[in-house]
Amino acid sequence: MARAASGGARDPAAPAPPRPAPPRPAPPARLGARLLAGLRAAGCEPRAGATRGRDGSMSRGPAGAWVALGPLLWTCGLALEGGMLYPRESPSRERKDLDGLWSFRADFSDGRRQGFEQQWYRAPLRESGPTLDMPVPSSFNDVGQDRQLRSFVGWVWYEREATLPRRWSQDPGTRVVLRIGSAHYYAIVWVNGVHVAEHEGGHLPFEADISKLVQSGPLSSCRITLAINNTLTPHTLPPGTIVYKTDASKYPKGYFVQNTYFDFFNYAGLHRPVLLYTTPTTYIDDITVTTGVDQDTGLVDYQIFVQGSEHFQLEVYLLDEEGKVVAQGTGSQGRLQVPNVHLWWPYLMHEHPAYLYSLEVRLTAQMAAGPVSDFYTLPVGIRTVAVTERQFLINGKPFYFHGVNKHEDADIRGKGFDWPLLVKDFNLLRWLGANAFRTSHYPYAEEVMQLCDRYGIVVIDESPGVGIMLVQSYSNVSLQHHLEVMGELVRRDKNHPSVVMWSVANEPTSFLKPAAYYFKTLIAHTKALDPSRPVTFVTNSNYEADLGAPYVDVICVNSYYSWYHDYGHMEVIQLQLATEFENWYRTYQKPIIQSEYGAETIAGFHQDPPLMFSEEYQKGLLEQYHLVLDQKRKEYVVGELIWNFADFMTDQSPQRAVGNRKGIFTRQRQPKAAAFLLRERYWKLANETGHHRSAAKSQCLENSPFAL
Ligand code: BDP
Repeated sequence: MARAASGGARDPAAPAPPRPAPPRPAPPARLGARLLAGLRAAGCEPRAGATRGRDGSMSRGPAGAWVALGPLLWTCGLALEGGMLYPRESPSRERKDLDGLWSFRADFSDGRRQGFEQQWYRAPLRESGPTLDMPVPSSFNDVGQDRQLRSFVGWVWYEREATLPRRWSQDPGTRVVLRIGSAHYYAIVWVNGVHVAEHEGGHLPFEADISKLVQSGPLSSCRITLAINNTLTPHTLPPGTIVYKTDASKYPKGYFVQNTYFDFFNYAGLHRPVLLYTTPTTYIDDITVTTGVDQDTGLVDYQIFVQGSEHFQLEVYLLDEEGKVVAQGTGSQGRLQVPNVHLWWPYLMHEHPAYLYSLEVRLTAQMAAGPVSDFYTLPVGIRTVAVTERQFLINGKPFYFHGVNKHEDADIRGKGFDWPLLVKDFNLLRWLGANAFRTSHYPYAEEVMQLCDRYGIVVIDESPGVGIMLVQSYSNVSLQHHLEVMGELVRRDKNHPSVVMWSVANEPTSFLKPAAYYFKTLIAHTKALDPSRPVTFVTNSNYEADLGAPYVDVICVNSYYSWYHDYGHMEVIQLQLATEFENWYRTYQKPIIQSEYGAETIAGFHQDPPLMFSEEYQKGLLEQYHLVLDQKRKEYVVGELIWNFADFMTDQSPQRAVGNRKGIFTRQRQPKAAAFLLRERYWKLANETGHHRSAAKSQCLENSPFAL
């Protein structure tokens, strides 16, 4: 949820941070009520299994209702203002990265309000007290030696000066935008002491147009200040609670803890790149592309939104990988036809996976000051996605997800974006023969999604809807925010061919009564935003009790047989897993993905016969799951995603030995024995389920035993 300010000084009382909850501006309750009433009035009440036609196609029946709901949501004010195109350089656009060292201070004052009371944004941060050097992007928690900072809850302050090229501050035809890739969780931004934006939600980008500010004086530099609060409440995503401990015999005065209901550390700070970029004042604001195929012809439907003028011309060119124009069009919307199309195929499914075209958009407008041009190039993969009763189809062929769940997590940087780490992770995925992952349990950096497009790694794109446990987290305020987050997520990721399904949540208490309306509404909204992709949420509820499952397109189930239940008893896995699959399938006749399974394993612990926490136990447990998966994938199971790709940090608890150890790689990305087991399995699956027999072979690493 972004609120761009109109400029001018901000009422310092407005962001008053409660003790220490974040300053959530009064929720727009009327808007929420209007939306919810509107949804009811639309009568868009999906029934069990109703999202698929008899022939199994997704676009029949109620899908039409989802589309019809789009304009309704728009008029309800839920549609987002403006686009969120990834900032790319072009002949009309420049970009200036602000990564590096920022000044930093955590507000340790009792109410965490000192920064607002003393207006730290008014003058350079060093003038109001001592500052630390803080790298960006990075979580602030693990870079220092201070235990209090590691577990800090409340407001932290970041600041940095940026020097601008003269033209940016002097040319009124240039629009200067500040873009924050992610600030966890609630952020307020000032430029030269003037409030320019606020944003709620730690995993999606937001922007502020700062042209007027930087062009209003003689300064060629600007001071960017952010206050960021990591407090989670029952209405944030993910939710949390602040609990005050008032027993004076046990706790000092004012003592509180932040409780969360998810299993990863609530790292905070500026996690992704911060940058400035320019566009002309009349500019390409957003592009939406959807693709289809008609025999050998690829279809690219585009819609382009322009801001700044109503009088403009648009030309679009689709270029192949050799740079040859293969189709062209004009106007804000249209369809391009690509003869002899190269489809975007997942990794290991085709000898030339991940084919990307480039959509070059050229805008020209006549302004009083003369002609203006803007250029933007969007990578486009042409592919289709469909779901039948038993299959997940990509380009009309059955696709089997063999991959992982990940986290954005590593030593020292926490959830901070890091290119070497990212490239290492993709190299490991390809080594493993993984063709997919889920962005458990929040949207990942845009650069991650771009690599998925380039390498053909298929993505289940998950919202930060993790830990929805409490009844309060199903309130209208929570739902309203969740709908907005889905809007931001779809707006950001809609054009990625790698994204084949949205996941609105992970393991909510979907058996609670309010869950039925909550998930019905949330999924309807997501389908209205994007009718081209299936929608799911990941469940661990019982098949009979789950009130959200009727609305999903694919059943995604997590289970931890012989880990959290019947622990130590691997012999029960086959029976329990097969029964669970059968129950789900009999009830819903929808394809199923085993979206999590795994075992905690301390690298280097060995026990034979296997004991829990040893590498042998992890392998043994996985093998039992695989026996059942191998039977059921011949019927309706369409995927398996191991929990987890790598060990990751969690809150401290007696169940966690310095974090969650269910990785098949350590946190430092070194393989445990299970990684070799999975590698063997995934390459075998690729050889069996890839639709071109040469695919897996040609992609196979030289020394893999699975080349044909
Ligand atoms: C699942 C959660 C995941 C946890 C995992 C575990 O979806 O976030 O980390 O359990 O306990 O239930 O390892």
